[in-house]
Amino acid sequence: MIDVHYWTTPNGHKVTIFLEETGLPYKIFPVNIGKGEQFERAFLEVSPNNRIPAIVDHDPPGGGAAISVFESGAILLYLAEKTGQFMAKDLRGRVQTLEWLFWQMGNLGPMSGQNNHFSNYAVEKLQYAMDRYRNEVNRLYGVLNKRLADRSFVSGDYSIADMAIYPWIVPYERQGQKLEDFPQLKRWFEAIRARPAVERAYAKAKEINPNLGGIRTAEERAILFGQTAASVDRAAARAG
Ligand SMILES: N[C@@H](CCC(=O)N[C@@H](CS)C(=O)NCC(=O)O)C(=O)O
Repeated sequence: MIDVHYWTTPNGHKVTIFLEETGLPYKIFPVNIGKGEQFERAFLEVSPNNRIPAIVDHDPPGGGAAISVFESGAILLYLAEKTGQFMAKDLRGRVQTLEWLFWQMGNLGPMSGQNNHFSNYAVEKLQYAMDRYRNEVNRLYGVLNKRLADRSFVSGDYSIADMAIYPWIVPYERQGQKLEDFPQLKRWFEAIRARPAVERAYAKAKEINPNLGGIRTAEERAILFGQTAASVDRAAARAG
């Protein structure tokens, strides 16, 4: 059984998509990041960066003590290695999956996160920051669109790279982007959205948090947008 420390955000969906695709048994432990549950001691023990997702595998390959993993890219790689699924077996194919997985982790995720912050959450509307991140996300959609021009998925067969990227395209409207401008990306997006495992992963998210993508309250904003090193120290002190 795999424990999934999860909230209903793009990085959380990556893991439930993989688990639904493979049918590995898992149990969700919701970490409501708007309420500050990412600062609870038990969670910080598995995820010292106070971010979801994280997993604990009680039945790791080769046996022995449970293995915990944080960072969604590391989790997807761990699960692909554990199951032998959704990752090419040959070196050349594997390199391509890793490239696009890391492309998501280092580019699409962080830039979309900042774009969402400055366009949808920042109280002070900074035109420079809004343009900077919306344009960068636009560039990344263009890169992805080109990559998909002559293939069905980003690296050979459907893989953990597609699973990492897809949840970050779902909120394209909040990202100020039009899928019509990126026809290859749109075709790929619709093919993944129609997968039964992907539908199940998003249905699960709705069950856990019916207010998906909802407006942040003042309390949530203070927890999510006011973090410094002291936030983690305070959590550790509270836990004793
Ligand atoms: N690079 C990390 C990013 C994880 C991340 O940013 N998680 C967000 C939700 S999508 C979070 O837990 N936020 C809690 C917070 O900001 O305190 C990963 O891919 O796992």
